Amino acid sequence: MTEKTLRRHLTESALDPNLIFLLEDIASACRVVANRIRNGAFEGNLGSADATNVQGETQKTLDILANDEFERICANSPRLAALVSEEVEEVTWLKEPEAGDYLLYFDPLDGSSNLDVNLSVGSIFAIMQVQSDADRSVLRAGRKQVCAGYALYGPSTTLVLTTGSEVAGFTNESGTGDFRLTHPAMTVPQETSEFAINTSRYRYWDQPVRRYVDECVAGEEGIRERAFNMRWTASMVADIHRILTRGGVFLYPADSENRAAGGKLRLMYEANPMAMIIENAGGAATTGHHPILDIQPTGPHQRVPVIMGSKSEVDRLLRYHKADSQ
Ligand code: P6P
Repeated sequence: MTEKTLRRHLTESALDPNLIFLLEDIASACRVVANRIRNGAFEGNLGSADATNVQGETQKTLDILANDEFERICANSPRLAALVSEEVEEVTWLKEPEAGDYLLYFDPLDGSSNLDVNLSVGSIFAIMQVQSDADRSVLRAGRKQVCAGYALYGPSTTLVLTTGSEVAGFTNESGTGDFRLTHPAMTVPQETSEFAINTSRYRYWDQPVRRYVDECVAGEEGIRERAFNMRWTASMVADIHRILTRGGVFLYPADSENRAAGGKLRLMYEANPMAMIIENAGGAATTGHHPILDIQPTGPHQRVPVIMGSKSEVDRLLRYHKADSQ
């Protein structure tokens, strides 16, 4: 059976044609970025550009190239009013916003420190819709997202997106270049025995996170009834895709080192899109105290603590945070 193409899936979802145009442009940008990564070594695109982004992070050449490809390709969408990119401090306005236009928030190349060692990286995106003419506010809570998704540039190039209830996964077919529906109706298993956290930050963690991780490490010799495994790929897209596929919990919590900055990961184009995907797949996504999607942003590059994945494990972490604050 030939799997449905992305266009067939989107048109069957009865979406606004202008949203379909934008999603197909995003898919094209991901296809182009995948090729630039694959040929990075030949085009001299590995390594760092002599620039830093708004986050103060050294930009990889491919960070800038990926950002430029997203801007160039998505600017073709007739109803796209603005872009908010991890790599660009200011909001990029393409037109005066009118009711019904779209806003695109994206991390063009997530986990780019993996590029030089040939490990998985990804692109993350979220789309919101302008409600009234001349509404130039890009600071909208994640619950207002009309679409969220990511591309994972791994052994295969996978595009995962949700426009409402279902989370659908598409694989890029070499030769035709089509994204074909290979993972319909993706769901996060409720239970898991796998957690993802940068354990080198143990000394900074708050008590609830230490308690949770210590219990996972103790496995059946402690209070948990089973052994746990740990995975950390230093690319949120790869870790979240694994969790969406076989369960798990991803943590980049607030800690004594990152709390003043609000956390490490960014709300608008990392935490919010991934939270929409995980919640629509039956999982949970929290800061440790509040649902990520309920946060009213104060800035386009705002950082937040992130705990998301299998609901039973997120609920356990919420209980530990609540007990610690009483
Ligand atoms: P650490 C990549 O830079 C990123 O934003 C996420 O994709 C990833 O989960 C995290 O930071 C990795 O952080 O502490 O391992 O460098």
